[in-house]
Amino acid sequence: MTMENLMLLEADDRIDAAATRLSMSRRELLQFCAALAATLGLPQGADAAIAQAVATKKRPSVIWLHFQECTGCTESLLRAEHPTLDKLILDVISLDYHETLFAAAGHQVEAARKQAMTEHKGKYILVVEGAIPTKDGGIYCKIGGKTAIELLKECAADAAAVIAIGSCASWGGMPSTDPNPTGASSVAQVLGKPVVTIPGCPPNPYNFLTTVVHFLTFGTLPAVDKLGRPKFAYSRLIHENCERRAHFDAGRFAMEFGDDGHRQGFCLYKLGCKGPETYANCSVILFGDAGAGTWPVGCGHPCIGCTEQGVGFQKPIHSLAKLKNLEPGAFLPRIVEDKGVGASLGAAAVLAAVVGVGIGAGAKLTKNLGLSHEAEELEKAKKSGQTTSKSAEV
Ligand code: FSX
Ligand code: SF4
Ligand code: F3S
Repeated sequence: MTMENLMLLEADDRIDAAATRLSMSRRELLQFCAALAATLGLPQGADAAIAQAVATKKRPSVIWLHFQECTGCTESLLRAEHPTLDKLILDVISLDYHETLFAAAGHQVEAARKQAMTEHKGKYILVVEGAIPTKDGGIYCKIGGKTAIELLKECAADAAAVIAIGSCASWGGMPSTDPNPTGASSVAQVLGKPVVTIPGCPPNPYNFLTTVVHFLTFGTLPAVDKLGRPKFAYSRLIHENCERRAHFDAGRFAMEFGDDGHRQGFCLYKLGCKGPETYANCSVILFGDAGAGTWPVGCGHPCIGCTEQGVGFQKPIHSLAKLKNLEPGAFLPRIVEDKGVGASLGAAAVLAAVVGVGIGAGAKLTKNLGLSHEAEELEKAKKSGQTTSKSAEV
């Protein structure tokens, strides 16, 4: 954390007010903003700018559309616990239309959508969850008498930015699986122009939050790759930062679910792990703030490539992944990585190195994002040279 910049906020009561609003301590809020700046790879001073924006800026109006999907994007966003991600997201945006979360229905919500579009014309963010069926004139998904195609085009016309959340909206996802009977298409295909995409089934809510906070702070969306994916989250293969990577390099593989190698946390490549051809930051930031190991490979399941077009829901789950990058990762985990301690030290180091900040912020983020209390104790005990009975078990 760049203390000199955050010190400038010392006398700013608005930071305290925001922290109270979010049920966080002032310190937690500032640490979280520093971690977001680190994730984005922003230079010194950005942490203070983000904290000020979160505390003081007018929340952008968000219109959130649902089409062909399972609502997992929304569900995962609401299931985070620490540091109360759902609160933070709902605090930094003004969610003016969301079919799942609205208590009202029918004409009332349609009126709310139209009102938000008129009041915030040219300024609102349009978030689209789900693919758009395009076959047979789009009749397979209709809301309020309009097809998904019509609704998307109508809402996108006056939006300041369009974000496709989840793999369905980003590239078709599950609904577009062969033979794609409804002609499920991505937001970009229907609009005929690139949009920001946050793929994943479901996507990681932190990637959405970080994207929105960038917009809130700087008035622009973060840098994206040619598929519209924010580079801060999708520029590295999962395989590069995986806690099991040392096992891959050493040729230690689980060959069957439940075999000895699987129990020992060996690499899941031979069970079909698609980490070597999937770009995402799952291994670094984890999921759901539910504690340790909370990402597919961390739980012992091969990555199915849910973020990656042409891999997720396309390649058979057990087929071997294409090795896109044979270079060893810059930071490798320990040969024997303790299972159940959340993000590995390797992952923390990678995060810090990727974003060009000190390891402190990177480690802090991984700590915030999933290191369970028990695991924290384990780390502490290890530092002081003790071994707990729990550590003997893992
Ligand atoms: Fe579901 Fe979202 Fe998957 Fe799709 O996430 S979790 S089917 S990406 O659009 O609701
Ligand atoms: Fe991790 Fe999968 Fe790569 Fe093995 S193949 S190191 S489990 S990402
Ligand atoms: Fe999806 Fe693989 Fe991440 S299955 S959640 S891209 S580890």
